[in-house]
Amino acid sequence: MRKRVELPAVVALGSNLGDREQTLRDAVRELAAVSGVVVLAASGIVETPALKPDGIDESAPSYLNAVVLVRSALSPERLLEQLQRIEHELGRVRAERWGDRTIDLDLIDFAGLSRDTAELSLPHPRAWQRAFVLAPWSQVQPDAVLHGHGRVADLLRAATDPVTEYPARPLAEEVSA
Ligand code: A4P
Ligand code: MG
Repeated sequence: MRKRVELPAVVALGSNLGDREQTLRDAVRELAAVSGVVVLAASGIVETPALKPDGIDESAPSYLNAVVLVRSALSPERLLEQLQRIEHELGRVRAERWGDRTIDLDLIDFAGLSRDTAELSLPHPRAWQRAFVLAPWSQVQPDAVLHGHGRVADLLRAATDPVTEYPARPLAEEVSA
């Protein structure tokens, strides 16, 4: 029998249009349903103001963000394909860069691997300075390290974007349901 190699990966979820919480829930359920992907843990949900290329835009709808830890038998490229398929199924329309969206699924880290192609940068090049990624990540994995940048808890202390806890049922409930 061929042994399947499963590697740990970190996926960040964001939504600022439509029923944001339900969309995050649907995304976690869809991710757990992918063959070759096991969802190990999900963070709590945080609410965060929209970050645009020019800075925080208080006039844009705010985001709900969360982070999910997975083990993947898929390569980083195939996992990204699955994330994009789920985005598409959940009604993501790509218009402007960093534009409002029903769902954004970013691959933040994949087993500490580095990638720098047009389709995939690893680790995610902007995660290190974004509290909306670092706060839920350090919550679900307090000793996490972002490859090439250091401890997530330390990076979070240096990040300046505001993050507020968003009370909701645990996202992990979607995995066994
Ligand atoms: N891509 C390359 N590397 C990756 C990766 N590690 N994970 C490519 C995911 N995608 C990756 O992404 C554009 C291209 O990036 C894809 O074709 C993929 O091949 P996209 O999802 O189509 O567009 P985007 O998300 O608008 O662009 P970008 O530059 O990835 O945006 P970011 O950096 O993900 O930022 N504010 C708050 N509060 N919360 C948020 O979640 N998210 C963004 C998006 C902006 N502001 C936000 C939030
Ligand atoms: Mg994205």
